Amino acid sequence: MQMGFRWFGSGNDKITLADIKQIPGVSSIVWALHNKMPGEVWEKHEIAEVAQEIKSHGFTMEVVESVNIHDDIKIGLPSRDAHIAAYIQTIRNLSEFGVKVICYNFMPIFDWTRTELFFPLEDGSTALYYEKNKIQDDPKEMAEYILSKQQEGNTFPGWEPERMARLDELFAAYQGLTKEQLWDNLKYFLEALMPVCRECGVVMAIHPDDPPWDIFGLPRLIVDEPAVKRLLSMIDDPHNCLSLCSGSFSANPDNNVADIVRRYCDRIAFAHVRNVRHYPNGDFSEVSHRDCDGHTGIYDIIKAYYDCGFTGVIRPDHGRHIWGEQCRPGYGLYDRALGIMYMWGIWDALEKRKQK
Ligand code: CS2
Ligand code: MN
Repeated sequence: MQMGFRWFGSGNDKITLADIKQIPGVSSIVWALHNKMPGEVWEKHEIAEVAQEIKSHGFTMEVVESVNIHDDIKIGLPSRDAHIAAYIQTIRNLSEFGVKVICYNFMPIFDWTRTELFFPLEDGSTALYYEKNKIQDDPKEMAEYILSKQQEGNTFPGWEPERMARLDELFAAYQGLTKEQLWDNLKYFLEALMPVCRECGVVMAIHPDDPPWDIFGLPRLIVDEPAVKRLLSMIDDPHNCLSLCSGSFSANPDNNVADIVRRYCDRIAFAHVRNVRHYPNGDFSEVSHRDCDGHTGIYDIIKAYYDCGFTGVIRPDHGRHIWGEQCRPGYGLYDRALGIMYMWGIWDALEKRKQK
């Protein structure tokens, strides 16, 4: 594996590339142009600026997370073709800078959804938390809460205030869209992209839906193993892959992530590792990466990647907020660095054992 770290860019992330350089074994920066709205082309000069910074610190930048997808594409409106053309131009531009994997999601309206961003854990740290009963009829309350935690220079990808201000309009636009139609629209989108992906050597790697079930009456697709199977066979092309996020899938205790790794390893282009703890009433919280702190099965997952000879980028996903760090929810330096050391610990132990 190559170890990655998500970085939100100069001026948008308190963590610097020099900080990241001191975490053992990180070779790849997972990046994006976070000022871009879905549908806008990422211009070469804008990409070049970030590329220069990342490369000057000796990192690779082959994974972009995310190039977000315009709602018109997900809804299947006639205007989608123009947005797809813009997306294709962005793929072409990114490929010129060595980008090989684009992580994206196909969730209607919302990206990851939580009811509490700073839930206190028993050790005195805080973490992201999902209370099932709070996600019911009124999405506005949740969106307002999440947006209230966004501060200047601390944006949340997928939660663009401009889009959140139009929630009524967006919900009206998605009204009546069925799960099957959403699958069709995903297929239409990917089919249009595949020729350029082949030509440019870029893989589209979908991130699972988080949490992996419908919310606020909006359909969600990438929720379990049968959905992975459907996605990968719907367009059976090595440029149509998965960004396998352990935390997203394991919010549903029926999902066995290590099993998904073993079955689909050749179609996993990028991986997120995060640990989730379930409560009996269906709530869940995020916890440290240590296996026994949660229910995701971090050891089995890393071992599955190891056994499969995974050579792609793996990054720690959300961490807890520890040692008083003021940071973007889930994206502090300290706990993600601990997560990295835990993953390396498992990996190196497996490696040493093999050599004996
Ligand atoms: C990420 C997602 O922070 C997170 O939960 O894993 O937001 C992810 O970046 C997007 O869904 C990918 O498009
Ligand atoms: Mn993730």
